[in-house]
Amino acid sequence: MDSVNGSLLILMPDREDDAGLLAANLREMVAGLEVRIWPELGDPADVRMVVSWRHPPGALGRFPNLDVVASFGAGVEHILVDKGLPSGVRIVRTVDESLVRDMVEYVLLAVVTWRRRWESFQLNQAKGLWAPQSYPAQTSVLVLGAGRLGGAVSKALIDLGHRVASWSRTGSESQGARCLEVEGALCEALPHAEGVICLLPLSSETEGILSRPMFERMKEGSLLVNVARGRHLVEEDLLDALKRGRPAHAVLDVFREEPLPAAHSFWTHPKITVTPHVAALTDPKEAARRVAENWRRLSEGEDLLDVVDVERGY
Ligand code: NDP
Ligand code: OXD
Repeated sequence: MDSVNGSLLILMPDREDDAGLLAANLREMVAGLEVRIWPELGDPADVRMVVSWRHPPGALGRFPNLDVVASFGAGVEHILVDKGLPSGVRIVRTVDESLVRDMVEYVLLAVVTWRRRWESFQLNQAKGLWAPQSYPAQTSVLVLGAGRLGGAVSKALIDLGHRVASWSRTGSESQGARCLEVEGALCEALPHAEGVICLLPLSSETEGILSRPMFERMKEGSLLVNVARGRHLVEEDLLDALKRGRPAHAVLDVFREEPLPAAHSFWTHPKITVTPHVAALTDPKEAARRVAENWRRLSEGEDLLDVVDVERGY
């Protein structure tokens, strides 16, 4: 693959290892491409594309010839939140098959261990207790978000024989799930769902959606899984809701503050499972393939892959 003029900057200050792997893969895939890793900028006027993960706000204003900012991940709120984002710059994101597969695996793990009461068997084993328990023949799951990840999760749950309702902004077709649009439909679906999975992008419309009004409508004994963003969740509302058993348990992979502070009550809460934002990790080699392809498209004036609608926020 030939290179266009200009350089590509990797701007992922808190992911040094991934930045190094991404750079090495890109150099191998795109002959002659000049890849720089922040804070080694070279001449800022050379930079045509930036790969970002939580870049420092305002940093992108330094590159007068910037065309494209690529998120090193599926979420883009960390880019859109930057008030100093130069106008006219296109935003793309990285969603490859391995990311989708890993997200499906994580959500299935959460739903299946909940449905099959895995934790209680582990506790019983520690006591040497033989105590079979039955489980429902089918589970109803409500998936918030019907995009690349939510859609794949819905399909996997349906393939396992579960009843799935899928909620999205436009009621998007979602792999055979019952599709819901508008808030009223969501309110009607909540009391019937044994599991609620959040796979929405974070935007002004979705921030704080996992809060008291939703929890009050959830089914007693249900499971909440938040694999989207920490700011979707109102933490105090969840703590209250868990006391009432709606939901009865929460699996949380993402948090308002990451890493989750050592003193945070979620760490020791018996009804909360905490994982450290690992539901689906971007593979630097796969990401390099997508970035290299967009670099080629940029150089040949073709449409880019995985372009984000900045107005919509995802
Ligand atoms: P997509 O952009 O493909 O899909 C977004 C979905 O959310 C669409 O179905 C969209 O509706 C729906 N949506 C957007 N806004 C609203 C709204 N206001 N009300 C209702 N529905 C809405 O996103 P992905 O599936 O690729 O990713 C989802 C999120 O998952 C990412 O933004 C990221 O935050 C998170 N993520 C977390 C990871 C982790 O490791 N924990 C890893 C990767 C991603 P419509 O179809 O109508 O447009
Ligand atoms: C992503 C993430 O957005 O890892 O890809 O959270």
